Amino acid sequence: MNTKELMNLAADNIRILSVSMVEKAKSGHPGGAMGGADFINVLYSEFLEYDPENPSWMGRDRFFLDPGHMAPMLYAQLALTGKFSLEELQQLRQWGSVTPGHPEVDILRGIENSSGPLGQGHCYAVGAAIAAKFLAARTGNPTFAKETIYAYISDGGIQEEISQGSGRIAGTLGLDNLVMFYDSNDIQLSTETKDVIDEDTAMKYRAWGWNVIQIDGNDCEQIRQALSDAKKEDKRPTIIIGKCIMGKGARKEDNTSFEKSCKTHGSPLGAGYRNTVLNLGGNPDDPFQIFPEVAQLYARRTEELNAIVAERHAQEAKWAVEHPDLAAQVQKWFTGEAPQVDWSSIQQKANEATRNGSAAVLGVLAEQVPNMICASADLANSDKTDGFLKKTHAFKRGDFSGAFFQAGVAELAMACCCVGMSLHGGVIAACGTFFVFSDYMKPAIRMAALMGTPVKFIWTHDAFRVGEDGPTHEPVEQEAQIRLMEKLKNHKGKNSMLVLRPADVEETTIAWKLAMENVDTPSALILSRQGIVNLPQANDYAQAEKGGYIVAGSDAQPDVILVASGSEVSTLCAGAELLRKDGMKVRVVSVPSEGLFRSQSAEYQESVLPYGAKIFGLTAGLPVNLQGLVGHNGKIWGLESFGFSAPYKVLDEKLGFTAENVYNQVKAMF
Ligand SMILES: Cc1ncc(C[n+]2csc(CCOP(=O)(O)OP(=O)(O)O)c2C)c(N)n1
Repeated sequence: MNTKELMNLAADNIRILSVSMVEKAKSGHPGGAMGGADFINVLYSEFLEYDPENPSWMGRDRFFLDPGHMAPMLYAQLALTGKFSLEELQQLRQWGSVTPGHPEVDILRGIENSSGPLGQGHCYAVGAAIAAKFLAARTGNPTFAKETIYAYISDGGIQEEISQGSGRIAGTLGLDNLVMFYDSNDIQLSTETKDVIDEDTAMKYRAWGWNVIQIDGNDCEQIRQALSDAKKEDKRPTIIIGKCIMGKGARKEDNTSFEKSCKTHGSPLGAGYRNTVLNLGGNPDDPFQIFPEVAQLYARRTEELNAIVAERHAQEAKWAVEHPDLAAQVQKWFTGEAPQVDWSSIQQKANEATRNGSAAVLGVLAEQVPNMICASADLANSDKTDGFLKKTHAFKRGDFSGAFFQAGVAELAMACCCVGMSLHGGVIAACGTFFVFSDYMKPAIRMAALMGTPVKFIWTHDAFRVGEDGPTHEPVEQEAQIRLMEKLKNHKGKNSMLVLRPADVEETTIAWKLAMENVDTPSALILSRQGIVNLPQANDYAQAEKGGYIVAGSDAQPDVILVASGSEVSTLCAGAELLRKDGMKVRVVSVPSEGLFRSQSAEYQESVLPYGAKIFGLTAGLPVNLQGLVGHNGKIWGLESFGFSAPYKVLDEKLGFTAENVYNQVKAMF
């Protein structure tokens, strides 16, 4: 067993590197990193099981950091395991460096998730723990049952509301493969924790059904014992509440203690830096060093890991020989490739709501995509994710043989769990709720877009046609908000999200195909509650794959072009009939995704929506939804206020979403 002296030396090494990175960058968060160093050192030098040769090994333990501001601690730790060089550490927060201000997912370097918005990181861990349970049950590959998912949470994450959802879900599902360390250091950014929180956190987690262990979070022996006990737990998730010292070892200019101070949370140590490094046994003139004893500690750990993973790989290989077809499938799942789906097998009933069209697709996906998990925030029968549920069953404590995740009423936690499942790998995650509640999920959507996690968001009840539920439930500005993500590029230069609002059930099948084939970014499907008359029979739905296209029945050399997405397209088709009776030539264009449409060639875009054409747009959302499509010669009929409570057909009349109003508005353009 490693001696206490050696473990303390290694933790001090992490502290020295952390404070030195921040000092060099003249920016960052040293205090928390100094307090958490003991835990992360014990975890990485004695517990975390990964393949030193293959960072993306599917059976690895995973470490999810919640407080991304503690990036220096993680980078320093990963420097000890050889994933970062000392030179790279010195580039903390600099342009183009591999050590950005907050960690950004980089599996090859051992970073499982981007983190920064407090609270989300530990919820990804809950999702990853669910994914591991699911894969274990679905495949029988023994490696998945051996995974431990570790999470690191701080006061900020404990205070964020999402911890309620994460704690409840992990406890209810009995995720005994989840071990979370709570760095309880009594200090946060602008106050001491006692000024804002007066709860019994241990009792709270106990009430959620967690195994709670309380220790001195700077004592390596207590940490080791706690982690050993947590690994033995076989019914509940474990939280190790470690009382840590903020800024452990920090000194001021006069060499008095600088520990337990808010001032060390988010600024370099400044005048106290040299004394601090000296106090920790480092050399302030040459601080970026790994002590030889610490290098040996980690070299020994690498040898141990090689032996551990050799055994695990042997177990995996034995399983693969016994289950060759399944083994080949699992390999494929972890490449993240799009699944094979027989899209022609999907039977749609004409004129149904697109949420029902989605249910028809989900029923087929449940049968044909064995690594897909679908979730709902207590709306499965309304958001029609029950199309999936009917072909499987929901996860329960001790039984992950199904593929449906009942998240309860917790949209953000559900979204983050799905992000976590996706980060785990091997799993395709989808989740549903009402579109108006996408507001509750936005922080997770943003992180999924940033990380490129291909979660499928299913949002139904897409417009004021929710009707009697009234304005609280009627999305108006949500489409504009979500479509902004289509305009935002990720660092690979792609639209950070694919947002699809199909015009009828047949287009819904195509939208789902696009979403399933989009393995690089999150996708959204925005679906109607009410029935929609199908587009004209001759419509070539395959064209929807271009994001926007001319609907069948359109006239050549039109006098006017009518453009919309979703259910408004069929209203335009009805309006076009009235205009034709008047002798006008009309083209109808369906644009389920402006982002995708704008990714097509300029010629194609011009062929659909020629520059300078007279274009009329109809949207049940804010007019801005169509501004980029109608151009300078156009006109948009949209909704510019919150909705109202009434039957939806009354709302259609009152708000002007009728064929007659389309006719009137278009006539007024001439
Ligand atoms: C959602 C969110 N809100 C606010 C912040 C800004 N912020 C970063 S760290 C922090 C204080 C957190 O304190 P704690 O978690 O105790 O970390 P420590 O002080 O121990 O480093 C805050 C408010 C954030 N990163 N995320």
